[in-house]
Amino acid sequence: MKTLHTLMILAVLTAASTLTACSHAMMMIHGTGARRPAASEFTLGPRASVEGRYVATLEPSQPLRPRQMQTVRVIVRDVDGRGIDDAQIVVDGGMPQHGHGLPTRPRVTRSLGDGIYEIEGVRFNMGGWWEFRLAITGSRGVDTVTFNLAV
Ligand SMILES: [Cu+2]
Repeated sequence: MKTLHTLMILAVLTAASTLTACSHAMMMIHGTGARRPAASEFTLGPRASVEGRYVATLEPSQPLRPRQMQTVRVIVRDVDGRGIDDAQIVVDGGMPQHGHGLPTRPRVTRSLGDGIYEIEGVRFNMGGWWEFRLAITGSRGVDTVTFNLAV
């Protein structure tokens, strides 16, 4: 009986320590369980948004590399290929397997016309699978497109 009691206490203590240690560092080591998508899902576009309102393409000014501040152009079109101007674009992202977001707050700083926007302040602080999400509010409505990037 005493052994069983000790085991139960140990089990409780182990569970508690696992919970408190569920930090970013632990997720970096053990992962979040997120599965890396198939290679065909890794693309700079053209990529359709979730609701199919837009098609977006990323054009980094240089190949995406870890630990470099980068500027990325995004081209937003409707399904007929017409450029979408005057859209509001909010950038978000992170590493699903590590449970952390982007280290910077990239934002659209310029609209170049014909559906082309410039996003500044893009930085990936480590190599691996990153999600890069654009929430687009434009003339066709609100929609989101998520790119899978291998940095
Ligand atoms: Cu990470």
